[in-house]
Amino acid sequence: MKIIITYGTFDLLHYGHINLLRRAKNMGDYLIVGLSTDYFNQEKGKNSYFNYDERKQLLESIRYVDLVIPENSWEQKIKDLEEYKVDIFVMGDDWKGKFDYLNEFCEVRYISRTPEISTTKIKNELKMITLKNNEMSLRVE
Ligand code: C2G
Repeated sequence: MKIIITYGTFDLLHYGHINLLRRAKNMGDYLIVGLSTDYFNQEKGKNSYFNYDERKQLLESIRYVDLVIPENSWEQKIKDLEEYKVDIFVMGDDWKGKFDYLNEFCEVRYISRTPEISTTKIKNELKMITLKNNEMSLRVE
């Protein structure tokens, strides 16, 4: 059985994440997702809308995902690769080159991101909609 692993925050789950997870699963038979904990998100400088348990519940409902484990640190990957006997480590190509050191333990693949969507873009566009709605309601009053 070919084991695949990937890591991330997966906040405000969107089709860019799903594209990655589907392609990762199609590389093998079993997909593990190392999901960044709320604590680790702080280390990454990310403030997710959904907390860890909510993001975990969403990921576990995706047909491509077989197991979700907590990602607590940058350093845990080697232990994870050995513990789960991982064959392929895969990330979006925004991380290209950053995890080449894992080549010693398994195949490392970077695949293209879905360019037009991101959690940051969703948050910013929602902020704009809210601002516009507030302006409209002020004009009406
Ligand atoms: N992704 C993608 N297309 C997008 C957005 C994200 O393919 N439009 C991919 C990213 O490249 C990453 C995964 O989806 O491989 C998860 O993205 P994030 O939740 O933003 O993960 P990140 O904060 O990059 O954390 O140790 C690794 C880190 O935990 C990765």
